Amino acid sequence: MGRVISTHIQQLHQSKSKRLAVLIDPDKSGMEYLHRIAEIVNKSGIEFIFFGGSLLTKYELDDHIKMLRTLTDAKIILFPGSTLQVTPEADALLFLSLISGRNPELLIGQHVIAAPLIKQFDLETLATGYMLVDGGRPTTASYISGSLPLPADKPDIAACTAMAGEMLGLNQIYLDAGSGAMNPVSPEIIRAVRQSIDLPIIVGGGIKSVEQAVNAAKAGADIVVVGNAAEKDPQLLEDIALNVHAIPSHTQA
Ligand code: 1GP
Repeated sequence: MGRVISTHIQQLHQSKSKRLAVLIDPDKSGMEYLHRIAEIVNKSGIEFIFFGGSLLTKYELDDHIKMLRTLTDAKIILFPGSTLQVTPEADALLFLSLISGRNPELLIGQHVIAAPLIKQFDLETLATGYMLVDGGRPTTASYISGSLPLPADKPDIAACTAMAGEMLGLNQIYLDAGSGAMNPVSPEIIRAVRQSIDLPIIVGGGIKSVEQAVNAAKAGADIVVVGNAAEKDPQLLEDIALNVHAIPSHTQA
């Protein structure tokens, strides 16, 4: 099992180089959307496409990934809502442990079920401490995971949770307000986590503007994820990528 992508993300973190990742929800993406997104991904130097969602109402995952491969060299990283979304077609998989929750199935249960297949597929796994943070209203992620998100105004709990994740040997932390969140994860929470751990941090959920994306990156996110806003306005991706990729290291937390 290679470590190409996790090594690259680690290098980005060490060099304080910020990246935008686009999240494609396989349930919402038709072929036309994939073409449009790939065009923007190529034009704006987006390196990562996250692929997955909380629900899958039709199985087109493999076809969509194969199509994307013909359109772009960006790395396709599975962001699986369940073990049904594990496929050998991708470059890597976020192996998510929901450390903000107390649902054993999402801390270790589903991992045991998926592990032999992932090994057979020889899919790179990115061991990720996944932390849902309250984004102002319940999201599909909080409902489906049956877990309480971290309170948005408790940076100390977020910091301690991330520290525990680092001590457990996880390779990165994903702070997520959930897809379509009303409020993104606040810079205060991101900063508190950044100051507590030395791991790459991914931040997403409810980011709808250049300013919110730049603030997340300046507060300490290494990779900022945008999904919903790109579906509504694909052009916004290019503007966000341009600004996030240009953040100089001395302006960051
Ligand atoms: C959700 O972090 C991702 O898990 C992205 O969220 O769709 O709200 O951008 P959005």
